[in-house]
Amino acid sequence: IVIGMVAGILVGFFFKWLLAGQEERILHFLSLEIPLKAFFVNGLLHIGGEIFIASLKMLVVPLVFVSLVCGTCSLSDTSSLGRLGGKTIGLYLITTAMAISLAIFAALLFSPGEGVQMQSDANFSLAEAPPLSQVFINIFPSNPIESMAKGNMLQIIVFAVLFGLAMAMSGKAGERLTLVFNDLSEVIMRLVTLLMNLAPYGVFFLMAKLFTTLGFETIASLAKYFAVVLTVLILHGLLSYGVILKLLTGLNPLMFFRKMRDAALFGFSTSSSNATMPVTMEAVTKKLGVKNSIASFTVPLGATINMDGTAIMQGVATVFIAQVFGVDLTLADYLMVILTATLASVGTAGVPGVGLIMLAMVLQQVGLPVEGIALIIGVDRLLDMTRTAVNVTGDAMVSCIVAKSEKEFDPDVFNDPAAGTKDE
Ligand code: DAS
Repeated sequence: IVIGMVAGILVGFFFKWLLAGQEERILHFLSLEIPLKAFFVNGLLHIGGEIFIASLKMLVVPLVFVSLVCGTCSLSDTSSLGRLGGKTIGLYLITTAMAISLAIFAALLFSPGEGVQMQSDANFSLAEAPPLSQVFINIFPSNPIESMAKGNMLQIIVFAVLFGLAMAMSGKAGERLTLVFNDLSEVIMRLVTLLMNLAPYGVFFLMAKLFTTLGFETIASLAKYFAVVLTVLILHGLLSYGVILKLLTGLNPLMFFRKMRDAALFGFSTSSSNATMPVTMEAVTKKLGVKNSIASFTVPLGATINMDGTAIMQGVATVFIAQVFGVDLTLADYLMVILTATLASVGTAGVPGVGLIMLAMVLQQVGLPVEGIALIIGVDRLLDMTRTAVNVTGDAMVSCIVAKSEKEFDPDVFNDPAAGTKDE
């Protein structure tokens, strides 16, 4: 996957150089006239990348529904679900609140918005951010099939948990269905493994397409903002997670990061926690030793409500926009930002660019001009990649903590460097 990524970035730079100033260059080949950019960049590279993303997303709904039903109905007693849910959601919210507090502290320390004169991105239009109250109402599905068709992850999670609980209480019928769902889960995880073989090619296409269009010139004007977000992402992703994992489980952080590398690279390449979910699930169960009864609950939930990386961007962006527009935020305002960003991350799925939509909700809460988002949109794609990698790593870390506390964790798998690497 790393080779696919590096090759993709190099090919992307090559095309960017080749096409510089020759957007309409035509390649004459065997009496064919091939428009270079249209054929290679918008054609080959784009199609390859989109097919790869689609193949990953194809798995998300069946994987989440089946593994959550399996996970819930296999829980020894329903009271453990309450304990499991409380621990999981509690840890997700605490790590997200920690992330955004670190981000705000760093942004106030380095003041990335001081003295920045920026014209906002004129053609910026923001998708409507759902009101916070609606976010909580939306969690309950009125039509589970529609929730699946639309990929509404929180509604699918709620329906799967309720369905699994009902199965656990349905005696023989539930037992028969449990066998079916366990077989379905095995087949779907096999499908994930098969897709992983396509990963290097998919990552190649995604990176190549992206790096033919990425404008590094924008970064110069937003260098400080970019640097502060990136620094906090790396600090939180490595230092905070490493320390929390060590303190709460005694597990070796280096082994954890080594086993999460592929999933983090997937998150980086796809900028989508949802698309990365099958890979996170495989890493957490087959490489880190978390039992499926835990992972099937914590990973889908994390991909949807746990977005520490996103919260970090929102913390820095809020301070940056306040500074650029000369607004002095009070401590109460910052506490409101922390609360809003932490709760806002509950209601949005892990798809590319969702962090910006949630940022609008945060800015509205503290009365900052929402069009300030247009100042940072130019560099958001690169930051989205990095924060998604942090998001999925956070999901895996909490999965390990919860699994260990529930004694649903296999340390031999965690400590075996080769675990999960060969096609069983
Ligand atoms: N891309 C989102 C995710 O999948 C994160 C974001 O947009 O901030 O986690």
